[in-house]
Amino acid sequence: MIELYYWPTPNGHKISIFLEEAELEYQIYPIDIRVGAQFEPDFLKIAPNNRMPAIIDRAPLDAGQPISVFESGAILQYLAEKTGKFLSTNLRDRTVVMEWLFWQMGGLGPMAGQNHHFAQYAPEKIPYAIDRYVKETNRLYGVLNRQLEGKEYIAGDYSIADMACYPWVLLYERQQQNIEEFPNLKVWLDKIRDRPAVIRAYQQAEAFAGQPTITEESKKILFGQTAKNS
Ligand SMILES: N[C@@H](CCC(=O)N[C@@H](CS)C(=O)NCC(=O)O)C(=O)O
Repeated sequence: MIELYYWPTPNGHKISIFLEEAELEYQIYPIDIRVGAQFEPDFLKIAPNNRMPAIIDRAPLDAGQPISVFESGAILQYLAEKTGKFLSTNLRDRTVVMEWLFWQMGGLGPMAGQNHHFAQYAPEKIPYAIDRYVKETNRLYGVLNRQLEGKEYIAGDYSIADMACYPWVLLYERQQQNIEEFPNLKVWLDKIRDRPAVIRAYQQAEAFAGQPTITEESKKILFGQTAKNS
């Protein structure tokens, strides 16, 4: 049984997609980041960066004590290695998957995240910041669009690289991107959107629907964290 510490955000969706795709038994433990659940001492024991998602695997492959994992990329890799799914064991194929997984973790995720922040949440609309992150998101979409040329999925076969990128590219409108500029991305998005496991993963998120993601009160919790108050 996998315990998934989750809130319905792009990084959360990555893991529910994997769990649904691999048909692993799991249970969701909501971490309501709007009210500061990410700072609960028990959560910080498994996720010291006060961010979700995180997992606890109660039945690890070595049959030892439960294993906890934080950071969505590390979780995807852990689950892929546990199940032998969505990450090739062939050296060359695996290397490509890991390149694109790290590309998402270090590039697309943080840049699109800042894009959301400055365009939607920042109390001041700072044109330089908005422009920088919209352009950088655009550049990254171009990179992924080129990678997808002549391929069904990012690394050839469907993999954890696709699961990492999909929930972020799905929000292209919020990121002020015109998907028509990226025809390969558009086809890829549609293909993943139609996968039954992806549909099920997003249905899980519907249980949280109707709750505003970011309220004025939650902005105080989410933005302006420092070493002292986190
Ligand atoms: N690099 C981390 C990022 C996770 C992350 O940013 N999670 C956000 C929601 S998408 C969060 O928990 N925010 C809580 C906060 O900012 O305090 C990962 O991929 O797991």
